[in-house]
Amino acid sequence: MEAGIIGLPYIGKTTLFNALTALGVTSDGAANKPNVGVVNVPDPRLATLNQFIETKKIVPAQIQLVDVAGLVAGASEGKGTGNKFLSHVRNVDALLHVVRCFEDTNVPHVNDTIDPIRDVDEVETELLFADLEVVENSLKNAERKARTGDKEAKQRLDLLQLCKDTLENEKPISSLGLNEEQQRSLKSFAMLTAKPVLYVANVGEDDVDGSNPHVTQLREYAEQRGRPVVEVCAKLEAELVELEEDERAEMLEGLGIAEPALNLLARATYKLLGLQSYFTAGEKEIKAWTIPIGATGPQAAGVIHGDFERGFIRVEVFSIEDLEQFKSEQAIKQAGKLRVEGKSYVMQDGDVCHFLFNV
Ligand SMILES: Nc1nc2c(ncn2[C@@H]2O[C@H](COP(=O)(O)OP(=O)(O)O)[C@@H](O)[C@H]2O)c(=O)[nH]1
Ligand SMILES: [Mg+2]
Repeated sequence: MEAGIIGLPYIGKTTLFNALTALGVTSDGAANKPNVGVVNVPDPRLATLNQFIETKKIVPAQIQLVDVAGLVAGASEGKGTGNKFLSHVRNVDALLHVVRCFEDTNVPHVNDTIDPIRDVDEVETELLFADLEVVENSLKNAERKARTGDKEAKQRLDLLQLCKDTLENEKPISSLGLNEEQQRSLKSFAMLTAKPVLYVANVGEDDVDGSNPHVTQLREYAEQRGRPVVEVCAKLEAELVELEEDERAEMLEGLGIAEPALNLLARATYKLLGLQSYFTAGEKEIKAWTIPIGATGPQAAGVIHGDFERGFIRVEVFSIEDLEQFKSEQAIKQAGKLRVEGKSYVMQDGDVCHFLFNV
């Protein structure tokens, strides 16, 4: 899975990137070269599995993060560093839109004052313009193809026209509620405003108790638009990122931060994208796999390998609770709790699986 970090300049995007990846980059996500890093998705269930199943290695799920330059009003007309760098986040699954909620006179603000809603609107307007540019550049070609009478080409043209109208009315493409087929048809255009968005409220070091009025404002605004908000203090977390996980969590708690930003953001991103995890666990490795909620057994197997999906026969499943209760897979089986599920099985979050397949 991939997530793009966007927002105005000087709001803590790169600081957040460092807080999450521990890469300590100093380059400010320059226009032609984004910062890219991979983070492990924290999941305590992996350690629980390892309490009962010995293994050589533990492999968490991962999220690739892309940190780009800041957008400013007029970026589509070349202001600031322009908007070409948005190409680096055109193929991500979700956008983490960082919003400055911290006050610090030593850090300049492109609009002088702290005003999360104004900032969000400014960035989102630029995303609309960037998509509009894509649509306008694609229309001629789409019109030519539609004239050949090809049905799919005609549908795609209609869809592009609909996108154009929507964007011109200052609405994101996500507001259209496109069905799966329509989404597929638009996929190659990689529209930014079609992507799920999570707002990251970046608060100051002395302001982590959840009472920051800018965050309250942002939360209200986000709620009206059905978008989640995660509150973090990027600067504090970036300073503590060198510490061991346990020590860091302890330090953060002492500072009034109940959970590290990575945990909060990973969980919120999974929820935003409708994702869940299942596990494979054996002596070679214990591994987390990411699948959409509602995925069937064969679809889950397909995440490991396409052949597993095609040749799927059945899946043996147990839950982590079963493992905690019976202490070993053998004991689960003896207790008659090892389930055998077929092609139509709908996966449950946290299933531990052995797939049987035929290639
Ligand atoms: N006081 C304070 N400064 C912050 C915070 N987050 C980021 N900064 C500072 O803001 C400046 C710009 O941060 P940076 O991450 O480079 O912003 P970007 O342009 O959005 O990537 C840096 O000097 C950071 O140390 C914060 O929570 N509090
Ligand atoms: Mg930056």
